[in-house]
Amino acid sequence: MGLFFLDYGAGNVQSLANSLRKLGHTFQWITSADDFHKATSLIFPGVGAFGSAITALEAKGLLEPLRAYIASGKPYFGICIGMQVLYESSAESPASRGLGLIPCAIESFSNVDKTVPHMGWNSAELLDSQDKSDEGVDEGSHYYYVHSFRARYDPETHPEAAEWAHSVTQYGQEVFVSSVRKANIFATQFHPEKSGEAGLKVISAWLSESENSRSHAPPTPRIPHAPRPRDGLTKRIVACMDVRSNDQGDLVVTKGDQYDVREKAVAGAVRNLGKPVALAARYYLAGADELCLLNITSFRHSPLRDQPMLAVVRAAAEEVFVPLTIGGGIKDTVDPDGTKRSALDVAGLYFRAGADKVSIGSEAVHAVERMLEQKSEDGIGEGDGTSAIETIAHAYGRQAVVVSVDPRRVYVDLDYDGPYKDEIVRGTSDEERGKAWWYQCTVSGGRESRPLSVVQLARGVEKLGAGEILLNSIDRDGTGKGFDLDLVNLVRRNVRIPMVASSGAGSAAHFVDVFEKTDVEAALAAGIFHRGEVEIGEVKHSLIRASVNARH
Ligand code: 1PR
Repeated sequence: MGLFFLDYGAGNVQSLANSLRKLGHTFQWITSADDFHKATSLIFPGVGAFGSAITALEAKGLLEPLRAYIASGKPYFGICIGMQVLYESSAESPASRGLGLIPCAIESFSNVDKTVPHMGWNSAELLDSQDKSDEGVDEGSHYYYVHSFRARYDPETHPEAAEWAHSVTQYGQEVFVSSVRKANIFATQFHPEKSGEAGLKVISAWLSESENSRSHAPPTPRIPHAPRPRDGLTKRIVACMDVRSNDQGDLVVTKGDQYDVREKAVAGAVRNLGKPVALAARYYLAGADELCLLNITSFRHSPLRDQPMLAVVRAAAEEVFVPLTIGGGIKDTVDPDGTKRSALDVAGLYFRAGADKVSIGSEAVHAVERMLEQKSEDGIGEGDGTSAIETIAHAYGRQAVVVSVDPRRVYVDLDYDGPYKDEIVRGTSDEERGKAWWYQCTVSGGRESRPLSVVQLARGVEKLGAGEILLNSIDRDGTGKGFDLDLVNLVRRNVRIPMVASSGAGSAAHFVDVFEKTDVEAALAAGIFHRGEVEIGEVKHSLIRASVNARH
């Protein structure tokens, strides 16, 4: 008897389990249909794609027991896909049927006026204006969303579905349902387990209500009012930790200058800026919107030798309740004993350890090179369905796949007329006037240049199904000169998925610059945070002072 947790084997459910533990609750996992009878309350943290969730539930014989559980009137809390399965269907997976409790279909966000997925911290406006502390959801707080599909809030066309709406949120011009509530059912589109203290409050409020036997409570009367939402998506600040083993074999956070991580003075030792888990916890408490852990020497190791990195992710996920991206070595590999491990298996291990997104570097470059060999009308080429990006996006949803790009400038004559002529940038600053360049892709942490431009790569990975681009710059990395705004604008013009600008931040003003002068969704820094030169709070204050929407 007690609180149960439905995990059908996809995505990061570890983080929700960690939040429950942090809040002092014990729970059990649903492992068979019988467990639904034992559950007195149930959380379904649906992670991944709608179709794979439904297929996995059906295959495990859990879909009908789930329907029966909900019908029994016992408390149910669905998160993300756990909310979407309550609807009839989803454009994400037209062949799959949802539970159909809410008579409406989940549709795709339009990317005409904005990037998709909707990824980041946005608000939630309660529809019941009388009760501002409803279910722990607070109108003054931000919550973490990551989804390409949404339930449109449309009381005129779908009045019955709109009755379920508990809060709504605006992204671009679209107003969607960010939480639903009716009788024993509560569900959120956002991820409370990834929404810091504000999210823990929502989980805690639901747990105490469900303990008070909500099942016997009458349906809550709704006092709907016309929502007045506005797009509240904030710009994200990401703290990145490059992790590698030092010469003593310990995993440390390191930081290079233009990707060279060895000390110039101390006999070429790997720079040690701290322990990954301790730094991750520090950045979470300091208000980072997202954290990124990159295993920067993974290309030399097999996944088995990577196990320490999995332990780092597990430990970090116990302390950190904002999204965690893991990169390095997400590719097909062979274990030392000869066992083949697909990129999908490797990613799955990281998701189960507590990662929300995986970041793919070198393998993305190789995939786009292969794709360009297949002619297509748009000139971008065609994927063959086997790349890491395609397989992981198919199973876990495109929002779980980041591509980390490591471009380097290639200087050319001002009258260059070669194959990259449409992508040439001409310097305008005092230092760069009279120079022209294009951006070439590299693999293996910048060690090898490939015959591919950053624009080809960005357009290719978007088509393959990546949900976000993490845009580094080898030229700016560790220099403190500010983000390469030309690079960010160039890539922005070519893709409609969210982007994280990275490399070169030297002050809080550089973050204001990148958000004022480009249309990027997030900005990442490493060195200045590790060395304590700039605090995350200082960056947030500068953004707010400059009227850039930021979470504080
Ligand atoms: O190719 O899929 O195994 O992934 C390897 C990953 O490791 C890629 O994401 C690649 O960017 C990263 N990587 C590999 N070598 C290095 C290195 O530094 N020698 N680090 C490396 C990339 C760049 C950023 C850095 C920003 C901000 N690090 O992560 O954090 O440039 O730094 P700054 O604020 O101090 O300027 P695969």
